[in-house]
Amino acid sequence: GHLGGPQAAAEHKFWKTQPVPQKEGEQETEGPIDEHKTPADVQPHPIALPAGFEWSIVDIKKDEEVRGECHTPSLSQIDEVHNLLTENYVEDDDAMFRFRYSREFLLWALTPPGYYKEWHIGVRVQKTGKLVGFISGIPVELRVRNNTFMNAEINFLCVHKKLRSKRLAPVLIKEVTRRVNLANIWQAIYTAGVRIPTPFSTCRYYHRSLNPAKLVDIGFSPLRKGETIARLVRKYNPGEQTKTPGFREMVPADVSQVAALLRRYLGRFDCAQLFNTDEDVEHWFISGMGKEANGKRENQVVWAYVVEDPTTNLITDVVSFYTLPSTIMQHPKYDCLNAAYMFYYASDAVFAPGASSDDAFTHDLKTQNLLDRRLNALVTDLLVMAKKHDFDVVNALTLLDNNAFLDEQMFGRGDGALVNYLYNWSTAPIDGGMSTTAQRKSSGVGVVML
Ligand code: NHW
Repeated sequence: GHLGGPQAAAEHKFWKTQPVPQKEGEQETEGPIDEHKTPADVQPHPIALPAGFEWSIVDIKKDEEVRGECHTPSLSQIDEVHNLLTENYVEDDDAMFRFRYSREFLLWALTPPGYYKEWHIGVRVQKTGKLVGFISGIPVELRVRNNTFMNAEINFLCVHKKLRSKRLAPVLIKEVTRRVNLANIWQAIYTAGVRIPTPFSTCRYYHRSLNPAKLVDIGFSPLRKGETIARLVRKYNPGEQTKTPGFREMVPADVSQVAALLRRYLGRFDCAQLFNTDEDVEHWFISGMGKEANGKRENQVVWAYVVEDPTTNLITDVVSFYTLPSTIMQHPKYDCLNAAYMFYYASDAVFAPGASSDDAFTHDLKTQNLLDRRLNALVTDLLVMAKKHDFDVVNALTLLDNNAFLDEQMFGRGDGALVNYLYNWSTAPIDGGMSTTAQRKSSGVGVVML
């Protein structure tokens, strides 16, 4: 993994000037780090860029934009962001894979209810108009322990490979901070594969193989001594049929029930997204499923399923995943890894009255057991659907209650970690689920970032 190591000793010229906890163990009090400010205190002009570059708010909903002769006339602004990320975004440590977020994914990820257009920030080369840098924020309401507040969720920070190590990233970060502050929002949440000052929690990646032949071929999974592809194919075959009675695709009519379930469920975690309005749920679950045309969904980004109790017709569970392919960089046969990522889920098993007992400890154990069974059933069905939709692998982190099913559903532990950060908010460390697999304890993290 890439935790600790040389980065731990870095000087952090930029991060040491920012309102983030500077050291591990410093997070004693819960609350903001900076002094109280108002938008009137915020510098009204954009942060200065190095000569030759200019800011450009990216209008990702605008279909076509013609800029200068150097550009393909039909390139939309979302295409430009997609192209920048496709060539320059996150790679694994061995430079074998690079994330390939689709246009539809970016549109979905960047336009939730209440989004700010001016938080989609690009940097262009003045002369040519070429997009060479990007950072984005979306508003998201979080609860961290007992405090609830508005955040910017920062994502898709990217600087063109040819412009690396020139301290452009801090300029992008300062500019998005300024624009978020102008909206009277003073906190942010973000994740990174790198370690900077100072995480509030760290999660580990797990991978569930669905197409072992391909995963072995591209070097994603090892073929252990004595193992055969044929055996792996049998081992990881999730079957054709889902098994939970009432398991079906989520539809718009489910939104308010799913929202209520999700809010209750996420209430159990130390840090969670609120999903305060049904519109949030509608966006993150339904709009991401794309439009149906000719009996086929087009541009599907999210797959969401519910369990409708066949006797009461109530929604008892929801489970979802999103698609995030990776480019396979040097392979003669394959150029794309079709990866699904576990997204939000919830189950009313945690509130089961059947688990009632006089003794609170026994009650917890029984509830945990019920929840374990239900989550395993849900994920078993999710794997069937993911296989049907031709995914090669399902990835998950150790957040939410994922430790309840990772081992049993044959997810293998990856070597990547995902580190979670808050900006201008101090909170005691939150369990990222990395050390709890054996006890099957839930993590403290109830927010899933894209
Ligand atoms: S994490 C994915 C980030 N993107 C990539 O990894 C793509 C490939 N890499 C690149 O494009 C998900 C470049 O390497 C980037 C850095 C642009 C990453 N987070 O310009 P310099 C997100 O998008 C610090 C935070 O020379 P570069 C979340 C680094 O520690 N800081 O580097 C984004 C150093 O500072 P230090 C990062 O390689 C959250 C400085 O940047 C970082 O050319 C952003 C070096 O800059 C990272 N991932 O460009 C924070 N990577 O103090 C939001 C490097 O250590 C904060 N650095 O000297 C909240 C803002 C909103 C607040 C509102 C209240």
